Amino acid sequence: MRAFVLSTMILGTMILGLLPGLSTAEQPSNTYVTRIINAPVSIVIDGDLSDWEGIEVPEEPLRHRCISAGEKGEKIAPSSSDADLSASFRCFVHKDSFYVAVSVSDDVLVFGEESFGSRWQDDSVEIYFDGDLSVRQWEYGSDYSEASNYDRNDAEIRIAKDRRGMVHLEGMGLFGDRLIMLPGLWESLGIVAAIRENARGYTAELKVPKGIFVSTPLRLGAEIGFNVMINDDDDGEKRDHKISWTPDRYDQSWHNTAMFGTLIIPPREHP
Ligand SMILES: [Ca+2]
Ligand SMILES: [Ca+2]
Ligand SMILES: [Ca+2]
Ligand SMILES: [Ca+2]
Repeated sequence: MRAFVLSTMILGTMILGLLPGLSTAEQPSNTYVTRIINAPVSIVIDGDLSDWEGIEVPEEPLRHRCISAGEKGEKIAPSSSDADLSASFRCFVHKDSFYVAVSVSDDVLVFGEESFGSRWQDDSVEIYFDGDLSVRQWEYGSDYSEASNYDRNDAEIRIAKDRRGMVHLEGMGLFGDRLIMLPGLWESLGIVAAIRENARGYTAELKVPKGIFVSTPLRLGAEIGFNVMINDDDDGEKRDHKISWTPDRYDQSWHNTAMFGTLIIPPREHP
C-alpha cells in the first residue's frame, strides 16, 4: 500500500513537472494596488463607466495572450491588433462591495450564441478571485476536472450575454469536492454585472459583496489572488482569441489559482 501511495506521488510529481505553466519560475508576479474608498460613491452597475470618473485607481492593461487551452491543448490564435482584442481593468473596495470595471476593445462583437456553461466561446469577461491567496497543492487525478487546486474561497466569474442580450454570470466554483458551474448561483449570492457595447468594443462592470470569497477581509493590508481574462469570438462558433492580465498562457485560471496575480490594499490610507 505504501509503495502504491509513494509511486502515485512520484507519478503525480512527474506529471506536475510536465504540465505547462505551473512551475514556480513561471508563476505570475502581477500585482495591482487598489484602495478602500470610504467617501460615498455612486456607481450604477449598468456597463456605463462614466460614473468611474473621479475614482482614483490605476487602469491596468491585460498584456498577455493565451496560446492554448483545455485538456487537449487546443491552440488559441493571437489577436491581430489592439483593435481586434485588448483590454484594461480598474477595481476598488467600498464598504461592503468590491467593484471591477473592464474596458474591452474588440472589432467584432459576438454575444448570445452559446448557452450556459459555454459562453467562453462568445465575447466575454472573466474575473477570478482567490480569497486567501493560498495556492493549494495541485492534486493529480485521472479526471481532468479533479486536477484543480481551487478551494472554497476561489471562484471564476464570467460575464456574458444570452441571445436576448441579457447579461448572465457563469464560472467555476468548488462545491463539495467538485469544481462545477451552476446557473444563477453567482446572482443568488448578490453578484451583479452589466455590459455596454460601444464603437470600439464594450465595457463591463461587476459588483461583488466583498465577503463572498474573501476569508481575509478586504481591509487595509489585505492581499488576495486575482485575475482578469477576456474571450474574443469574431466569426461565430468557437472562441478565436483570449488575453489575460497574468501570463496564464495555457488558460488554466478556471481551475488553477497558481496563475492568479495579487490584488493589494496597502496598509495605509490613500492620502
Ligand atoms: Ca456604471
Ligand atoms: Ca476581436
Ligand atoms: Ca469579438
Ligand atoms: Ca469564432
